[in-house]
Formats: sequence, C-alpha cells, structure tokens
Amino acid sequence: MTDNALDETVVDAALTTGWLGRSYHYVAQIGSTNDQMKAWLAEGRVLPAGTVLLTDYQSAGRGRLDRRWEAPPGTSLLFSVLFRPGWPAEKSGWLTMLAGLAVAEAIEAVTGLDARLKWPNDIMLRQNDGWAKTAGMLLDSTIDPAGSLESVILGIGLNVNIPAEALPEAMTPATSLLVAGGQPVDRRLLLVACLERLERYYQAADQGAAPWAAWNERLITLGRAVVVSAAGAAEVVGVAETTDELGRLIVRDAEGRHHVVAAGDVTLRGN
Ligand code: BT5
Repeated sequence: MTDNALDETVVDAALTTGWLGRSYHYVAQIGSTNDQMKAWLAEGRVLPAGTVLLTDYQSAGRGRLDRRWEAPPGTSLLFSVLFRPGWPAEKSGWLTMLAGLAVAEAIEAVTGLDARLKWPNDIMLRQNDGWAKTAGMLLDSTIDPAGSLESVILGIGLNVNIPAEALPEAMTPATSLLVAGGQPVDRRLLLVACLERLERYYQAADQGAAPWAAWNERLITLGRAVVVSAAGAAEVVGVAETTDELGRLIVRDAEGRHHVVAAGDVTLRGN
C-alpha cells in the first residue's frame, strides 16, 4: 500500500468539510505546528477559523507541560487547527472533549479499531490486557478581556504508521494504528475523516450541544485508581468517579472527600 502525500492539492481535493481545513497549509518539516500557528497569529497574519497547518516532521513537537512529542518523519498525522469560539473561557474543556471524540470516531471509521479516551487528552487503543496511547492533544488558548475564548489552537499528534521499534519510550505505553491493527493506514483518508468529524462536533457544540455524554462514555479512566499531580499543589490519590459537564475529573480520596480536577496543568498516573 502506498501512503498519500498530504500537500495542499491532494488534501483539498479529498476534503469533505464546509469550512474546516479549507484554509490548509502543508510544510514538510517544522519546529512545532502549534508554535508556528501561534507565531502567525502574533504577526497579525489573517487566518480564518478552521485553518489547518500540517507537517510531516516536527523537530520540536510539544506535549503538555513542556514535554516533547516525538514522531519519525512521514509516519503520523501532526497538525494544528485554529478555532475562534468566543465561548466563555470555562468551556475550553469542550474543545478537548469534541476533539477527542472526533479523532476516536475517525480512527474507528477508518481502521475498525476500538479507540477510547484517557482523561484528559489521550486517545488509547487496546494493547495486551491494558491500553496504549496512539494520539495526544495540546490546546493553546487565548482569552479576551471579556473572558471569552478568543482563539484556540488545537494540536493533534496521531501515531499512524510508526513501526513498533520506532515508538517512543513513555510512561504511558505508546502504540500506533499500524502496530495495533497490523496494517498500514492511509493517512489522507484518516485526516479527512478527522477534519469532517471535528467540524461536525464543533458546530454542534457551538450551537450549545454539549459533547460531554458521548465523551464521558469513552473514558477508560473512570472507576480507576489515579494519582493527580499539578504544579505547586499536593498530590491527590483516589478513585476517578466521574466527570462534570466542563470535562473536569471528580476524584474521591481515601477519606471520601471529592476533588474536582481541571485539566491544563495536571498529570495523571495510572490508566
Ligand atoms: C500530549 O501531551 O499528548 C499532546 C501531544 C500533542 C502533539 C501535537 S503534534 C501537532 C501539535 N504541535 C505540537 O507541537 N504539538 C501538537 P502529553 O500528554 O504531555 O504527552 C507527552 C508525553 O507523551 C511525552 O512526555 C512522552 O512520554 C509521550 N510521547 C511522546 N511522543 C509520543 C508519541 N508519538 N506517542 C505516544 N506517546 C508519546
């Protein structure tokens, strides 16, 4: 099977969306797609909502909390999408939710693999008797003086055709669609499937339909023992009971106290 190139001509011809991805930029190699989009915004470049920037290789790919995102050239989907929600800032979790849902469903539609979510931002596939991470998301938001989400850069790193021996060593084991499904996946098909669902879920959320219920149902984190750590705060050890409509995790500790944990600056140990 030959994988398709992901340049402007090829992707534009395959897109099924109305507005998302219609402003599409491909660069063969870059530092980080999120950082580049941030720089474009800082320079005052005019970028419509739904602008997508995709690359085949990042030399400084970012995870959350200054962590790195590593992927060999041409093996992955590495892209950023610009949204201009204007929603109240506390609804930023909706972007994480709808993006997780969109990518998980796209994976299922294209590969048939069962894709689940690990709170807050990981997309997981079954591996042996546990779960392994096949994608991660990174949101960089700006908030205007009125407290609305002015811009959100949603970065997605999705391991598509990374062979087992090239997967990075990580605390949460890494996998790829190739490793989990045993065959290479057409990246263009998968990209188009992701963008189509992102547009659909974003529009629904924009009209007030909460992505929460479908997202919550896909979480593998609920009912499990977790350790939550956030910079400058004491660790919370307990059981992840549920989430609320803003996507925050409700953890019950050994004394029965409930802790409401927002994403952002949090790491979660345990699957
Ligand atoms: C994430 O962070 O999972 C968010 C990753 C977002 C990457 C995209 S790519 C396009 C856009 N531009 C960017 O610069 N970034 C976004 P976090 O939950 O912090 O996970 C990072 C951790 O995952 C690292 O510390 C590694 O342990 C592990 N990791 C690194 N590369 C990985 C990979 N390819 N697959 C699975 N795990 C990986």
